[in-house]
Amino acid sequence: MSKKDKNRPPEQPSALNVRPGVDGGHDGLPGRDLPGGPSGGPRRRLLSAREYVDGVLSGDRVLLARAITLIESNAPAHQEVAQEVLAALLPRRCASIRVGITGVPGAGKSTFIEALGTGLTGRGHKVAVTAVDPSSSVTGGSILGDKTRMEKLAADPMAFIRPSPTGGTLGGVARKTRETILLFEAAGYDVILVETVGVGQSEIQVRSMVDFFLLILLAGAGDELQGIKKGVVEIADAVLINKADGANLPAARQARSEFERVLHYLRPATEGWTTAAHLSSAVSGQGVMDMWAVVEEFAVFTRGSGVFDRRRTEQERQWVRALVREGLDDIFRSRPGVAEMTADLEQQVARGELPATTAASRLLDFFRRG
Ligand SMILES: Nc1nc2c(ncn2[C@@H]2O[C@H](COP(=O)(O)OP(=O)(O)O)[C@@H](O)[C@H]2O)c(=O)[nH]1
Ligand SMILES: [Mg+2]
Repeated sequence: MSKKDKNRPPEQPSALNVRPGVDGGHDGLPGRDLPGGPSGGPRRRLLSAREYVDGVLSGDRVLLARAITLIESNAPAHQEVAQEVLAALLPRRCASIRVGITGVPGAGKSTFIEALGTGLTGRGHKVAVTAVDPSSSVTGGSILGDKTRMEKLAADPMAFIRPSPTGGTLGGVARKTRETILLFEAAGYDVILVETVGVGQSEIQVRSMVDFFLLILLAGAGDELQGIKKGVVEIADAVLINKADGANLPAARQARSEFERVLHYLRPATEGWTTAAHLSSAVSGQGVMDMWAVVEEFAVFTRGSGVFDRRRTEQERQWVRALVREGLDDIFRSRPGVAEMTADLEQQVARGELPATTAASRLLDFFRRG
């Protein structure tokens, strides 16, 4: 992040960027943004890298949406322009805080994001929301279905909502989300919220791209840890017990004390920071901005201790390594003969005729000789 762009004030809405609403992304409309896309819709001219870069930097919402679609595309020609765009935008990003939000379906994530997001735009922040939802290619994406719960935020000219990228593997989805975050920051969004469902591997991916990780839980659901893996609690910087309202309030308070006890024994997710349990009612707004105060306190603390920058650097390093691993895997699997040999050796392993290590060595030897 370049010094001169730090704390760039949020852009004021202009005639160009007040187009409100959720950006549809892969909303199933044919040929949205890219020419000759697989869906073969109306052909649009592929913009030059310069046009994307200028558009994103000027806060043009339409061009930001198109730039995201560009980086989401797997077509080699698009990827080439996308990398050029990203390289040009990288040093132009604003200082941001990236917050991951997880929790089981129904916990109130979308309702919370609506309340928090509108609260933050009211304070002059530019808020971008996206999601990592590997199932979205099948279901159409939970965050799309949530438009109804984010109506105010979706209509807010200071907010930008982008559904989860589709893209098959979780790794593919995560790559696109990471790059989307870079585009958001280049467009001046200083608060980035990344939603994910807390029921799989996706929360590990989201943890690896955010500064602060929030786990939202339901009160009064009996065993409070039900459905949430202990591992998810261990990567959280705060636990928020939502729906702390009405008849639920006593149960929520109870859950909070139970969590405080549990958290006491866990290693903190962030060095030097104590993960605590908090209460909120996303529908009434109670506790929502208090939760944000905790995020701000975290940002001040970790920036001061150096953990903030160290974590981002480490995340980048891990990302590079993951991309190299994926690339190597692609090269390996696309080598002629490897697929057949793999299938054959795996069968022998399954039948108990061959140790797995031997199968792997044979495959690697074959690859090296090829
Ligand atoms: N009583 C109460 N209901 C809530 C609260 N937050 C969300 N809900 C409701 O819980 C349901 C699921 O919320 P949603 O935000 O879609 O959950 P998500 O699946 O985690 O995104 C909706 O009917 C919300 O209106 C809250 O704080 N209190
Ligand atoms: Mg939701």
